[in-house]
Amino acid sequence: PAMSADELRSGLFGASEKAQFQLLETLTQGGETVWQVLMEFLLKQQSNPPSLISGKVYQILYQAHPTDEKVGTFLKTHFPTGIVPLKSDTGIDYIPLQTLLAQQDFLEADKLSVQKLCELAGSSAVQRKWLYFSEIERFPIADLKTIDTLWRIHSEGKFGYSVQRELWLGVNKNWDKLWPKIGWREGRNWTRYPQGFTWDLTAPKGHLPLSNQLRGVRVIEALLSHKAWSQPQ
Ligand code: UYC
Repeated sequence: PAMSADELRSGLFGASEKAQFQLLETLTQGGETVWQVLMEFLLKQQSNPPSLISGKVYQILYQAHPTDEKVGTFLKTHFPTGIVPLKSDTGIDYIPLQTLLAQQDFLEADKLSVQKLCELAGSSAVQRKWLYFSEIERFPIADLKTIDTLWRIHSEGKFGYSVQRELWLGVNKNWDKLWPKIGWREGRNWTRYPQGFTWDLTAPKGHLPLSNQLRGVRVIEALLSHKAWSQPQ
């Protein structure tokens, strides 16, 4: 049976994050009333740091916006660059990454993230198209956090470097235990790029973004050890 606007409203505004997520999962059909409540919710959250639940609500509205003019206008007016503040210490524009993630185009978002990391490292890394581990320590915290927050918020908390870091710490930094956990290796076989990877939210937690291991673990180790992740928010 369809949920009334009031049921949705009280469920969304009052509940625990888990209950909020469960509620949003039941919204198989949108429609004016549902979107109205979701827009209300997103506006009320606007002054807070982005949460996973706001990310999910944003994604539902983003998916609705091509078919609903009101939703389209709402997003353009109040969230023209999404719900994650796109902070950068280096003047990098993260709107293209935000757009790909809002579209749930995780393959292109993954490629663009590598490119952004290369831009953070400087022009020689941009030309080389891959990173030296020694370049990573100097990455600004603001930029790394922006990239990571974009991934987390647009994936219900599934993807992002900080998510990978938590899983890595959870296996005592044992790479051989991490790879199968995040779907990068099964038994003796490395997952093949790009078709072996899962480019949607059915992927295991920590599956994206990718770091190529062709030149060893030092790059991902530097990335997951960065001071951005051990600093208070
Ligand atoms: N690839 O296997 N990967 C590439 C991954 C390895 C290899 C790109 C991730 C193992 C080669 C990305 C895994 C390996 C190329 C990833 C993985 C290997 C390539 C495109 C699981 C062989 C072409 C961007 C750990 C046993 C390289 C890039 C070239 C590409 C990601 C081979 C994103 C997460 C050890 C030969 N692999 N990669 O970096 O120069 O080129 O053309 O990790």
